Amino acid sequence: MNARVDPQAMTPVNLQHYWMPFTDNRRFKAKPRLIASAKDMYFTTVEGKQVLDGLATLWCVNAGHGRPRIVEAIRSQAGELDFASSFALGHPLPFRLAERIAAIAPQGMQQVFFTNSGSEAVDTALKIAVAYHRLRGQGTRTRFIGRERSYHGVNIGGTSVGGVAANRKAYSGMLMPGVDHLRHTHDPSRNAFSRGQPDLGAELADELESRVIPLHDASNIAALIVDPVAASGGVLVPPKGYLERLRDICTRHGILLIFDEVITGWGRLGATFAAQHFGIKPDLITFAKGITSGAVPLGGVLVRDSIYQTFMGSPGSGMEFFHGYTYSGHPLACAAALGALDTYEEENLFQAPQAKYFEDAVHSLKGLPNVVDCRNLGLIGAIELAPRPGAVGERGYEVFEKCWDRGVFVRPVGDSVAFCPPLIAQKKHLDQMFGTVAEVLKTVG
Ligand code: PXG
Repeated sequence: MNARVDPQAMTPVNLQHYWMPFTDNRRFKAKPRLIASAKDMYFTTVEGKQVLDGLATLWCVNAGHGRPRIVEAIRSQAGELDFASSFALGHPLPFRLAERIAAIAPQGMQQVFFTNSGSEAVDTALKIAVAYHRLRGQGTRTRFIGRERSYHGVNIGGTSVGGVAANRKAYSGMLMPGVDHLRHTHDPSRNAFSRGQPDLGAELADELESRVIPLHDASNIAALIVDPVAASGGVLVPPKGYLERLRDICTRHGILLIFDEVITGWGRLGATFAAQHFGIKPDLITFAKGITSGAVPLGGVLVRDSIYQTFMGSPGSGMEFFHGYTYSGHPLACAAALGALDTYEEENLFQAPQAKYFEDAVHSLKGLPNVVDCRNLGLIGAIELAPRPGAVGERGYEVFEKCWDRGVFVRPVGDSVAFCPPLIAQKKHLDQMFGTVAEVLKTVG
């Protein structure tokens, strides 16, 4: 049995029984990294070490840790109303939260469906798309299009439209039929070391119209799902003009465009949503993570008004959409989200105040050993390292471990190393973060 001492509880932690998600359990349990508490930009480990959170933990703690408005909102809500269902009952909080979200959402997207996670948001959006077309007499529109290297969560729909091979491999036989994937847009041979959106590659959108639509006919295609910046695929920033072309093609062929904004939402790119940053109107937006700054699980789908109205105008009486989760609109999650939105607003965090400093910091790593690309947009970025021959991912993992040992948390994605600090990061935090990464890169062969 592996045991660690948790100084708060003063009892050993038995590592044996928890099957950790998306983790090399054996490697972790041989060398655990356990966090006891967190405040603002820093974790404190069970050993009492301070570690800077350079990834908003898992791309979600956008307001930083332990923020008073969020903590207080959860505390007081737990004492007031622990749970009430939203199935034909209701309570005020999800209505209030939806109204608040609508006020900062893109115009014409004023309807919100709540889930508990990004994966559920994605599968919900796929269902909305198919049910919408059916209601409009276009029931043959059931196919979906995703992209290589995109991540859309782990439910069956999201795994099927997702393009991360490792996440699909074991489940090939149980994935949804009727899904095609566009090429990813990562092309370091043309775009390495781009600051912000790369110049080249808008034409990669054209295969939607030149290859996929002619193959199936648009009348069979429900939606295209795109993560505007493919974060866990390695922080792939879309080339200039690419998303615009996708929007244009979808519009011309009656295909819904879903932006999966689970990571790009809630200020990451300097606007509430990437849709607003890029000035593009998708039909559906999935969100999660930053809506509560990670404090309580919550996700959702923002829906174009005319799509919602199609459901509300459906013939007959009765339920309009046969879908929902027991905890859709959970009071604690809604309270946390309202506290997070207060914090974002009061501190103007959606302006991503340090984005320019962050960009310079990411690109200051150019020229260090093995660095073959630096990329960034808003407050998200990555460097890519040349892989070791025959050991893909090992160099990235070593950088992650050594940074952790030196008090900075960043995330390896294969041989890329991703950066996504809370939006409250100040220059001194970014200096610590990138200073440590630079030092570590000099030691990794
Ligand atoms: N869509 C996107 C774009 C995501 O990034 C999900 C959907 C699913 O959200 P939930 O809440 O169901 O996890 C995500 C989640 C990683 C990593 O390795 C990234 C995510 C989840 C787990 C690991 O970077 N993103």
